[in-house]
Order: sequence, then structure tokens, then C-alpha cells
Amino acid sequence: MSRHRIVALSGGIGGAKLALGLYHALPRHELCVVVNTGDDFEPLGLSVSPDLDTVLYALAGLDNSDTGWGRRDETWTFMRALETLGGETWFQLGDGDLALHVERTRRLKAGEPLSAIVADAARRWGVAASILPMSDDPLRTIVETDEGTLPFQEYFVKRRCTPRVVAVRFTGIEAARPHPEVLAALSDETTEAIVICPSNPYLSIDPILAVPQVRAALAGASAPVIAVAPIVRGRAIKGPTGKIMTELGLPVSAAAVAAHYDGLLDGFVLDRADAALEREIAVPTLVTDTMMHDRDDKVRLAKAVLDFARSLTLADAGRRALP
Ligand code: FO1
Repeated sequence: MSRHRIVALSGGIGGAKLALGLYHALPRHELCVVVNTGDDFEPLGLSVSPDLDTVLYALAGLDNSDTGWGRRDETWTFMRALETLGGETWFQLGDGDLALHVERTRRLKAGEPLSAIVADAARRWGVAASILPMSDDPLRTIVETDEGTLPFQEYFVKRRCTPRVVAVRFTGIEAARPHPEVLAALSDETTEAIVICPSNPYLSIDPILAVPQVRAALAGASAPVIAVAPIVRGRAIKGPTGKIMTELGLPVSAAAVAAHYDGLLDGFVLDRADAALEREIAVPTLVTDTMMHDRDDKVRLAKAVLDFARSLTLADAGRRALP
């Protein structure tokens, strides 16, 4: 089991951006990314793990920067052919992307754990970081809406997040066991920081925290836990976070995200545009540019988060040293 200096918790597109920044800001094997699998599902009978694949493609340099998901230089022959047969095409699987899904489906059916399949793809594609599903057990995000109960991808892709969210829940949670390396990385005394990436707190990070023992491991971690706001100027950087917060009766603000992680955080990173919110946040804050348009932005933000973590560790050591 390898030692990781930095552990990141991530969903898909937004989280993968900071994960990539951390990957390039560190010796690469020192990063462990714990990824949400609540979005996983089986379109066309194939096992698809969108967030794991988004992080995997990003770190392997195979990502599609236009969509944020799927593979770079993708072709769509299969989907077009399927359409002519009247097949289900609302969830788009590119030709190159399909290889990963077909291979994962075969290996899962043969009894291999998801984490081993991801680790093997990562190794073959030269990714030195550990990319871990939070659990090898199936856990699914279910969105309760004003139009009924929707499995995550039906809400997110098929219905384009239009139904009004009433609640979010996770099936399989009681039986889900955390991946042992996840617990080890969170609890390891040599871990220097745990970073909650700017992913959707309700749809992407909560499923990770809902796995038994994970929240407690985070709360008891000796490493500082730092979250990066996915909301800037009262708007989600990407996706439906703002819409969902409104529907759940929450203010759409970075401070509300910090409050959502109450009891877990040692630090919170918010955008310069939201500097005025600092006083609403109960933990130390770092105010910096959080928008990540290109690789330089990602690495710069990652370095700022790591420096912030170091400053919190030093301050903590200073406090402990006081008589
Ligand atoms: N998102 C879409 O909006 N439309 C799609 O057709 C779609 C296909 C897709 C295929 C593979 C994959 O790994 C991700 C895909 N996504 C698609 C993204 C995905 O549904 C969401 O971004 C995540 O689940 C939320 O993090």
C-alpha cells in the first residue's frame, strides 16, 4: 500500500480540474484521488463510472476539454449506428470511451473489483497517482424530484436537471464498505492535506461521505481538511449546484457550502469575488482565484491550496507547542 501525501475527494468535471492541478503540483505518486461512484450506472448493459473515468482521462491526458467528460479526439460511429436501430442514445458513449466500458463490464462480471480495474487502466495509461472509488460496493445516487424518483443519470443527462430536487439519497449505502486504501489514506499520520475538490457537495461529495466510516475518518484525520468552494458570486462554477441549493431552500453561496461541511473542515478556499463572505465562515479561509480555465490555473490553485494546508499545520503545531 503506497503512502500518499495528499488525498483529494472528487466528483467529475470540476473536481477533476483541481485533481489535475494537484497531480502536476506534486511528485505524481504522492496524490490519491477518492472518486464518487454514485453516478455509476449500466446504459446498454455496460458498466459506466462517469466520475472515475473523468478523473482517469484527465490525469492520463486523454480528456475531452470540450465536453469535460469522455475522451479526447472521440468519434461517434457506434452511437450513430445505434440510433438507426432505434436504440437508446440519450447517454452518449463515444467509440474510444466504449473500450473502457466494455472492458470494465467484462472484468466486473469475472469478479474483479472496480478499484483493481481502474488501477490497471491508470497504470497502462501512465497515471502515477492512485485513483480510488470510495467503495468497491455498488452505491447509487437517487434524486427525489417533484416529477418523481429519478436515478442520477436520468435526472442529470436525460432530464437535463430540469425537475425540482426535493431530496438526494443513496441506495446500497448500508452494505457499502469503504475501500480500505481510502480509510488508510485519510487516517494516515503522514498524509499532509485532505482536499475536498470544488465538486457538487450534494451530488458528488455527499455520496463519498455517506459511505460508512468515511465521514468519521475525515473528522478524525490528523491532516488538515480543506474544501474549495464550487460556488463563485452566488453561481455554480459548473453544473446544477446552484439550482439544487435553491430548490433545497439554501442560499446559493460559498458560505452555505462551508456550512454544509460543518464539523469536517480545518480550512475553506473561496474566490476573491466572494472575499466579503470570509466572516460568515467558521474556519480559516484562503481567498484566491478559484476559476480554472487552463492547466496553469489548475496548478496555481493546487499550489495555493497546498500552501494553505501547510500554514494550517504550522499554526496547529504552534498552538500545541504553547505552554
Ligand atoms: N454527460 C452529458 O451531459 N451527456 C452525455 O451524453 C454524457 C455521456 C457520458 C459518457 C461517459 C461519461 O463518463 C460521462 C458522460 N457524461 C455525459 C457526463 C456525466 O453524466 C456527468 O458529468 C457526471 O456523471 C456528473 O459528474
